[in-house]
Amino acid sequence: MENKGKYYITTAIAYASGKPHIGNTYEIIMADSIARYKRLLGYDVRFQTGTDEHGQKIEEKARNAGMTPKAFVDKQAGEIKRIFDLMNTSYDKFIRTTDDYHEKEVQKIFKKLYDQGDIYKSEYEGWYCTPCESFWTESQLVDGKCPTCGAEVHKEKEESYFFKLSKYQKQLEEYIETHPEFIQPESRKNEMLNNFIRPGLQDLCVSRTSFKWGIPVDFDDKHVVYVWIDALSNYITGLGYHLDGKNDELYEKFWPADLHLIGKDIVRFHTIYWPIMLMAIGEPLPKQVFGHPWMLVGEDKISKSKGNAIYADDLVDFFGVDAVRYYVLHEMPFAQDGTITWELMIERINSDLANVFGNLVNRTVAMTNKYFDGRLNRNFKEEPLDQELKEFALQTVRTVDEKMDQLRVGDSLEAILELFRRCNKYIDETAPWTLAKDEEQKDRLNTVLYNLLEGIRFGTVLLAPFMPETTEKVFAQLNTQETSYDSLTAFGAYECNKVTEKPEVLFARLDPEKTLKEIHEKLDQGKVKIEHKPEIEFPEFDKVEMVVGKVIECKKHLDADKILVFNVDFAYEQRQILSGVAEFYKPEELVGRKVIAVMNLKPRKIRGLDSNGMLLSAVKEENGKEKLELLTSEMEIGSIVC
Ligand code: ME8
Repeated sequence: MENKGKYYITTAIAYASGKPHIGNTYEIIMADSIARYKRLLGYDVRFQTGTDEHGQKIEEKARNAGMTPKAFVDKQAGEIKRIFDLMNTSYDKFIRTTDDYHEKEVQKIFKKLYDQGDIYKSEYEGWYCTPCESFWTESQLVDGKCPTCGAEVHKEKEESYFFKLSKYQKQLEEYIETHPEFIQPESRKNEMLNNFIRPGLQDLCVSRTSFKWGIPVDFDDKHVVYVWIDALSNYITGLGYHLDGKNDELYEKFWPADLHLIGKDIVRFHTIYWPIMLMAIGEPLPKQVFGHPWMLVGEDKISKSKGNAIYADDLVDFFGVDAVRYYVLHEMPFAQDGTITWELMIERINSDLANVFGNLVNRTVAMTNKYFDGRLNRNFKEEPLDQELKEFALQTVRTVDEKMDQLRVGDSLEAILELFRRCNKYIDETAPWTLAKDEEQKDRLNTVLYNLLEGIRFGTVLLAPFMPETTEKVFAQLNTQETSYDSLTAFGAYECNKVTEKPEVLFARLDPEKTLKEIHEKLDQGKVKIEHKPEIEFPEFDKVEMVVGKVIECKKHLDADKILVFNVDFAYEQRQILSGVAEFYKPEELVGRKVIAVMNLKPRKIRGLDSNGMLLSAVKEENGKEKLELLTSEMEIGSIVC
């Protein structure tokens, strides 16, 4: 096969803060289908993904989980990789931003930008959104909240390093204008130019002192590098980029990237900060950044806290890997958000995979067995009707190519499905069961079944990047070695080998009601049923006084193993409070932590020590063990909880 050249594709690196939901997972499946398609065409592909492991959010989550940040991200990265592997994604490299070579290179990049005057030290005051790790100005807030995710923001002031984005503004604007393919889809390009670049770029705060879990600025170690500078660099460090030495061969071969595939929410980082970083270090810009739409559950954003999140491994348990791949790739539109629900998934499997594709393969293989003992011969008797099917198959190859070139993955899959539909129609038009009744029509029947097997082979070769396991099964059923893209140049490469005697059903039809019931039963397992207490009126609830405080001392109770003795500062007073959390925390890790206390609970003595209030915690039983977390708040101490 002709070598078409190199192709470097990357996904966003996932935050190692929790299990990726099906929306995050969709992105790597889409990237995988593109990577596999390019390989099929003969490109030398490099496909990189990984995890984004630094930042305040992760530091906090680790603290809440009672783990060190490194132990926490090790666990999360393992889980993310497990899901990516489960989905049969063929990445070549899984980078972690805690990888040693990455951290060192980021420090060098930061230092170079500082030395050449692109980064300078100053002071910053702004509204900070922890989930997004972003500062906002007053005017950027929407209803006083983060304009990206809607979370509460808080004021932060810190000595910081700043990156002079403004210096590169003109150069970036010109680049985007003269490279129309750089930001895709088009709508996102206009959004970047009109909303961010043309109004003027503000210098970007690129270091933090308010937390520790980041790559230290090596010449000023009070600061850690802003997580986006760290994360974006993965695309070059993962290839072996060396700022002050010889780059690895991989870098020389694969950079610049052909495609950064990312979600629509982070286009700004990839089309403003990232190109400017590259311009500043004198490296070429990626050829394309594609901001894919989001997957919703029904009409809602996927959110763990809303409890509507759907996970790839649960979907796979019920439908198998390829059905899930098919659904997310086929259902996600090019630019508008797409949707997933368990109901839609079942519908789609039944209509497309069981009725159209699976049924076609099964019927055709079964008829080949029944009428020809599984092996056709080359005695063809062609009719004009056949020409239409052949033309359709060849046209499908061109359509898929055109659509994949525009990254319209869903449209490509739809085109392949159309070919299978056309084959099913051909069965209706030719009625093989009628031909079989007439011995004179033997050659005609042979031709019809050949055209069907060849039509299936065409569709299946094209389907390989999207549903790799199923494709292998179909090739095995057809017993064909003709699986290359080159075998699609003309209709007729199928070898007439003996097909499988007893073909396995590729996709069984699902009974929607029964399947949904099973799904809900399984998903509800392990969910604790809450025993509700009797209703109360608000004035009754309002009698409880709850205040945010900060632990200034914490030690073990010498006469009670389970109890910790806290001294908590509430701004206007300090109090001793006892709490039965010794099993879950070491006293020293709680010092400095904000807590929520019930202030007007009657004081009581526990083994000789007074407790003047109660600390709130969340508790749950998991696998027969109790889990507990002391509740916290980001608000100033002395704030009332209501
Ligand atoms: O943004 N549907 O990581 P992340 C489709 N670490 N895609 C979705 C989605 C949804 N419902 N929700 C999220 C980050 N995504 C950074 C990236 S890159 C140098 C750093 C996409 O774990 C999201 O847009 O929050 C992003 O592209 C990817 O999932 C990972 O998101």
